[in-house]
Amino acid sequence: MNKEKEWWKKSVVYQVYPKSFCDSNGDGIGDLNGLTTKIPYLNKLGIDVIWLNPIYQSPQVDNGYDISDYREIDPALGTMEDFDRMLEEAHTYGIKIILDLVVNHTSDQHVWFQEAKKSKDNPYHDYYIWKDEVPNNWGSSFGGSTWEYVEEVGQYYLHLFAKGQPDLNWENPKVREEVYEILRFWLEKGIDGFRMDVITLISKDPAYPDGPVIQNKAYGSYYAGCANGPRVHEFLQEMNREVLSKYDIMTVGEAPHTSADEAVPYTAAARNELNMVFHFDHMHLDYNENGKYAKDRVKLTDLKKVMTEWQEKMQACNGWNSLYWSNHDQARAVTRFGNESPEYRVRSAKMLGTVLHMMQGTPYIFEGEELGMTNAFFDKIEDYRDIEALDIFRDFTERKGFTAKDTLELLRLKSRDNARTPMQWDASENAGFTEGTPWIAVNENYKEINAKACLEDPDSVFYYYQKLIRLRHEIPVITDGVYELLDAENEKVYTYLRKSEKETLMVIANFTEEEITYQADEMQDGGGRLLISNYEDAPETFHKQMTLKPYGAYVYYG
Ligand code: TEU
Ligand code: CA
Repeated sequence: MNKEKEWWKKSVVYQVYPKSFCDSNGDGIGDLNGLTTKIPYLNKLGIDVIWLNPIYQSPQVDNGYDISDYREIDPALGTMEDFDRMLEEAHTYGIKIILDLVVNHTSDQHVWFQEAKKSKDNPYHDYYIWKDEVPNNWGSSFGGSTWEYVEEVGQYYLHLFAKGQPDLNWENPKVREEVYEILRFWLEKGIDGFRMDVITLISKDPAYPDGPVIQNKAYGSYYAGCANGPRVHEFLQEMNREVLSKYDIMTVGEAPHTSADEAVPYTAAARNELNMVFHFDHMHLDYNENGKYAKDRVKLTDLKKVMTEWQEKMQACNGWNSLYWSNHDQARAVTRFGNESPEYRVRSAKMLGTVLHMMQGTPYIFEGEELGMTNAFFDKIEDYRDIEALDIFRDFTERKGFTAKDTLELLRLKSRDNARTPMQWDASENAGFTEGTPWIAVNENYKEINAKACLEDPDSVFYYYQKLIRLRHEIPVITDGVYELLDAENEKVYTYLRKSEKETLMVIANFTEEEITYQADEMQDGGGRLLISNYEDAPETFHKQMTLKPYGAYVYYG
């Protein structure tokens, strides 16, 4: 295999949510064998790496983010043989596989926790975090206190997420050694790296301080006492020294509540921790006093500010960016940041792809984004599956006094289930995802929006993404160039440069449905050639005076 150093800097990652990708045996749940059959499709798109959401044995309280055995495949997804075959098939195509590592917490069904809760002197008791009294006001991510009482031991254990997801005690060196063994197990199988779930939360402030009550929540926030805690960098450096540094892999840490400055020590190459992190700054721009579940749209000037800050700070520290518009926890990109109306859906999906893929960093495509898939728009609570959606519905209607109708509207815009509806393969029943009953409803628009239709249409989002990916592989300035924001105060147009000694790239993107007369002076008339645009009649060379079509995106290269 090609051992190009830092191959992940030139790679595009495709995120597969296994439960929703392709069902091979008609039980309604996507599985590894289904994924294996679709690797040629992903190869055609041209991606380099697949990130798989958790595939390990799990009671599925949080769709696999509650792991009961790190060395077994969840039976709904397949067997270890299926996994090995999938990995081999991917590698045959030169596609790498990275797995989700969820080690801030386990499932409460994990044998460690089953033992831990038996008694205080059980050898596994100290694998988790216990207190005799509830020490603070923290609320868990999926409702209720973060502290849960266990009769047998007369103590409370910590769970930042669901009750079924007890937090591991990283202070215990045995826990860390167990985690490193899990890493080795999968790396020895030949996988190519990890996405590390909420890795910024693993080290807790030993004072367990109260957190501020924000976003009209019932409890205090745990972030002040958990995010980027006192020993997190020590732990990651140890993990790197013991395991990561011994393999040619990529690592991306999920980093909730981490600013660009706080991200520096995780990603700065000289520190030997992680290659890059997923930040949430652009995900928080449309939050309001109730947090994520808000109708507000992102202001382009805010978006530019946040993206620019990360571009500049990661470059300055010799770190690296992860670039994403969406994932399994977020609304669909085109619904949230673009325009999903039939008139502009394809155009705006391509525009968003352009803006992201021309930046410095590793782009992540969430399954279906390459088709311009939209939010699900479920209209009743029974359609939702996600523990977060069900908790929000309860909390907003029962405690906050929202009507069911208003709450459903917020879920329609922001629920994680919007991203989790089945991949739309074709116009046949259930979008070709399953021959059974899908575990979550298929988006009604699958007859118009599906992979088969995209593959038959040369103007589809699919082929546009294929070209964006190819450009990253071919044009060095997309990887190396210095990023420079232009026209920061413009509320409608996002313009930036990427510059290296020999090459310049200018990216101009209209975020509105208006036609805009635009003036840019950073290139000479006729000085750059058109690299890509979502309008066929875009001028072939750069002109200082331009007419930007609705959601028009234009990249000039000179
Ligand atoms: O998400 C972590 C995280 O920060 C979540 O609170 C996220 O912000 C929220 O879902 C957005 O509404 C990770 C996983 O990506 C998520 O799927 C898991 O539920 C969570 O960790 C617990 O493992
Ligand atoms: Ca299945």
